[in-house]
Amino acid sequence: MTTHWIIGPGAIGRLLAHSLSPIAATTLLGRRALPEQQALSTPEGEQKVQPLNILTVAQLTSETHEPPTFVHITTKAMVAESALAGITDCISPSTPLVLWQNGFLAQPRITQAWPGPVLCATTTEGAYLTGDDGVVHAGRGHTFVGDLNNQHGALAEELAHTLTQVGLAATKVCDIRQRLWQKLAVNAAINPLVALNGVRNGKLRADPYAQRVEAVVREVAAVMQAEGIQPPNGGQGNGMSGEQAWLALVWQVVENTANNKASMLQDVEAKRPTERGAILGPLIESAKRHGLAREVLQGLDDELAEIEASF
Ligand code: KPL
Repeated sequence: MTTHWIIGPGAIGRLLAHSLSPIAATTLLGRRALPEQQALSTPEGEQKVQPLNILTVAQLTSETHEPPTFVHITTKAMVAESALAGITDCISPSTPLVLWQNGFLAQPRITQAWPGPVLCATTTEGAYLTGDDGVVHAGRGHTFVGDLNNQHGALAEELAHTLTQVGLAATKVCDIRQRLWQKLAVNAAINPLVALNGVRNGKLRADPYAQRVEAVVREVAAVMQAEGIQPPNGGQGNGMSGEQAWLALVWQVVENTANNKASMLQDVEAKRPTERGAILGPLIESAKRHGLAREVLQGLDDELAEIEASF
């Protein structure tokens, strides 16, 4: 039986724990204690309650455990490295890690620092928490798994197979860096604007926000080109410029998620630090490196920093 440790009992962490528990020895790790009996509401509306093996990091470090086959890190991007540091004394340095973060901050840093294999996952599974003992799997999506240096294809294949087996459809890919940057591009165009203006995604289609979306996408598209990231769905093949293709994708996501409260808006409303460092940070850094315009991205980052400072 494989053993999975999942650090970060947020929505994706708990969804993973519920899904993997029936076939693998699964431990969910967090900073504070949570009830053992955990509820999952499926996209089909079924309610399932099952005991999950949930430990605090303090409990983990005070006991001996079977070595994990995979350690999943499902925390927010800015605490992924400290979450890993909290358990490194309990695992072998050759343990495969799976990073589930948004943006492109934790992934290159941990890939460089960790001696063992580091897989990255990007998912469109929709899930949210309903409290300390419940998670709603709101919509089925797809998960792509790969590693930044394409050195661990067999491991990525094994993980994608396991995830698919437990109902979380997944595919091993050789272009995970492209996919992480593509998601980051869309997140950068939507998340900061809705978080700063307190609106749901669909509002971005109208004045005064639409022009601001276009201004963000202009800077993002130039960074994507400099980073060698193709617009998804072969933008250029449709006769569109890179900028038009990115804008078309952003409007498509805004349409599909019109009623969503984006994750960054949820963070601002809950007075939690946002993932601006993982989403806007790599774009601003890259724009600096390549001598590209970054006024709009920097402006959004500064405004978010100011709001966070007031929490
Ligand atoms: O991924 C998202 C998020 O909320 O973080 C978007 C695409 C903005 C949808 O809400």
